[in-house]
Amino acid sequence: MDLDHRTTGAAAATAIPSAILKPLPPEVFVVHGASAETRWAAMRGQGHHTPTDRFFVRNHTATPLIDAAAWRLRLHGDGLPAPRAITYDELRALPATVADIAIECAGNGRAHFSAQRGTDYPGIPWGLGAIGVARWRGVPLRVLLELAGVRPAAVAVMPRGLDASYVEDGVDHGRVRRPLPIGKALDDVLVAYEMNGRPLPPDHGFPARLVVPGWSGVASIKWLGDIEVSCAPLSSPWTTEFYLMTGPGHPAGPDAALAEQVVKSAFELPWPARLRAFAPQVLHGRSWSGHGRVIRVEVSVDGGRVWRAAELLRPPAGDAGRSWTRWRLGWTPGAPGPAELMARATDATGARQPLASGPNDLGYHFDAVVRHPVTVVA
Ligand SMILES: Nc1nc2c(c(=O)[nH]1)N[C@H]1C(S)=C(S)[C@@H](COP(=O)(O)O)O[C@H]1N2
Ligand SMILES: [Mo]
Repeated sequence: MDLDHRTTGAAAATAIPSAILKPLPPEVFVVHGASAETRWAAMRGQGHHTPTDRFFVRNHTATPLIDAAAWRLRLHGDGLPAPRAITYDELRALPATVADIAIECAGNGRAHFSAQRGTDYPGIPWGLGAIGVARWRGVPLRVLLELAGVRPAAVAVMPRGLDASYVEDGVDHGRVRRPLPIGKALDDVLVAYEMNGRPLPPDHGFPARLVVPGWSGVASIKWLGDIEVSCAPLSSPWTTEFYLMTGPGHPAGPDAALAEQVVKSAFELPWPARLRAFAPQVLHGRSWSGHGRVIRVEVSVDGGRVWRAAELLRPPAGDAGRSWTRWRLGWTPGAPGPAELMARATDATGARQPLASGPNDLGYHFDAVVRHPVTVVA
């Protein structure tokens, strides 16, 4: 199965006109309806950050164009003494933080999940390209909540986007929104207005978006319009119907909602790759985890019998372990014929990629080692 250049699967391969505004050159992106994933081969030679024009896009509907001058971020709810509205200029005048943070869709790797388990999971058949790392600049959500006088009794916030309501199978789920517990909201969440040193582009949430380190991408609400602050727990269809773990071994309840992302690795190679026999290569890749920094990456070129430690590149100054780890390893392919490359990462919590991921109904949180096909040519 061609998991990077996937053209099978009816809806998946058809671009929805103007759902995404930036150019989607086919050598960089695989388009899935209103969303697009980055090809891993297009990350080869790039620095630590995903260039903005190569960053994947996940849209539930379509990118809206928002007038920053008329825009307000409204904070409201019984967790505040009074509602408060913040303008774009006010937001940019508040104390800001700059941080390297990955955003990854919870369904990233789903096509590999389907292929490994022989099951067709519903949802976007992402390869491994529904992840990007950017240098974000923004105001800690904590600063905004404190400015608005958040009450000690507040337990949850509900950020909501300004894009159109999400309608699926005739059901209107309302605008994209996903609650966060107050602990996470006050910890490391950013209200970002810059991506890689430039104002956010429309596709990535202009004028402001949430960036929620380590958590499933849906928490990082784009085109942020309002945030409810509540003294009672909150839920939305994005925590009760989608973006949750269901199926055998996954009990229902509030803990089923996806939070931290899992460990993954990818080679910066075309799928399949063509490499020359007996010619020394340097294999490049990246590994990441929502739990914390990746501390070890091992590569096997013989189907998993021998694992060799890859050399980890030093993260850029200031990287707090919320992005990814770049790595490389020398390899000289043998005689012409098929080969497979495998990479296996371990994060700072000790979580290591298994050879197969445990199933769940919607194909989320794939973390297994992927067998990257290579054709060794004469
Ligand atoms: N308002 C809004 N926010 C959103 C979405 C959306 O469709 N609407 N998609 C979410 C999902 S599922 C993901 S994975 C990330 C993707 O961010 P990106 O498009 O900037 O890569 O945005 C999240 N924020
Ligand atoms: Mo997502």
